[in-house]
Amino acid sequence: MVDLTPTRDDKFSFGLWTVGWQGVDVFGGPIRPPLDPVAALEQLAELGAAAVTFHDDDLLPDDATRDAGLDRFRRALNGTGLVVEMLTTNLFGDPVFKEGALTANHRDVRRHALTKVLRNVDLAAELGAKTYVLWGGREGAESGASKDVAAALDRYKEALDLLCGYVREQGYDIRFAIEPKPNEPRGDILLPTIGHALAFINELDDAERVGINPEVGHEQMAGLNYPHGVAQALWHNKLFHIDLNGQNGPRFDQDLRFGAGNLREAFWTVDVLQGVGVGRAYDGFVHFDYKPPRTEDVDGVWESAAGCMRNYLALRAKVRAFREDPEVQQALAASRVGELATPTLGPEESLADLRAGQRDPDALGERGMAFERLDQLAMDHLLGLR
Ligand code: DIG
Ligand code: MN
Ligand code: MN
Repeated sequence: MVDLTPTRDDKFSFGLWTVGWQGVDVFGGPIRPPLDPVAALEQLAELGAAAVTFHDDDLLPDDATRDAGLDRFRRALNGTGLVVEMLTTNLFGDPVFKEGALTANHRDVRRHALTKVLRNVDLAAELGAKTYVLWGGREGAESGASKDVAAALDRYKEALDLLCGYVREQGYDIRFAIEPKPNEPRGDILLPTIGHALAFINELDDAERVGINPEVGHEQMAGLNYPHGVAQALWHNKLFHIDLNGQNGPRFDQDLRFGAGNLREAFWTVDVLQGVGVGRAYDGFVHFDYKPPRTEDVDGVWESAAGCMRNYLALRAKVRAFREDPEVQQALAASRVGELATPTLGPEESLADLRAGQRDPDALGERGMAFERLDQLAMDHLLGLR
């Protein structure tokens, strides 16, 4: 039996807002009591997590208690040995951000949002976090004329360029990670998918310092293949962070525990993160951004947090067994998967040589690719039949 006990070496990380989620939804108020951040640290350390993340407001909601709250939290970090690996800003909860934050029409709102981010970037540097996430949950629109998208992207670029310049001037060892999402809470959110975010990053002054933090459910809400998106982010060397959770296809953002949504895509996600074929592996923190369902009491919250890590370790073991299985190696060869790593043109071959060559497309078209055999082997590993 595989050992599914999480260790610090697994680099599991949780947002304080996840286990602290009080079960609120659009149609119902809180059903669980607030969770003390220090209690969260102690329980997460107990479960085997290595790190935590948080929005400014999760830990430091008001200035009156900021210093005391921070001192108490630092002591708890020292006591548990957990690290803060990522910080982010709540640019979505306060009514001031109701029509946007960094891309709000109202200039004063944008100026307020930028100062809120800068303050928390300073805290990120103080705490040693190396990644700063920007999820633009309120950057978008519900109606066509209300948002000049080109101007909004100009302002988004301006904000990122200013933030990258600030981090560079301060000498902070921090990179930014944009988190895409197609909708909710806004009708349509700007930078809705991995592809949009990658294209946008190319337009920034300091593009090297900006990557992405793709969330499972957000790509699946858009009907996209999350492992493919993660593989492309790795190909661009832009997978700076990751938000793992579960989702059952295009519907409201379920934020289920990892593995509890589309399990096959969770299997291929872990496969991609381990490094497949010519692809890079992901060596960052394995971060969960999920919400314990409204149905759960506090015990259920910790059951779901443990389940995120258990499912990841179980799938990692199954993926490794799949990749090490000799019959899988044979099936990969029969499906010519490895051949894709061979350049289409030979080392000394010209296009004229290529065009002079003879090929029989009919014969090529007749050959079966044996993908079903290969996929059934993966299914057998997932179902525990091998
Ligand atoms: C939602 O998926 C967003 C917010 O929870 C947070 O800003 C970000 C951090 O990973 N994810
Ligand atoms: Mn989500
Ligand atoms: Mn997220």
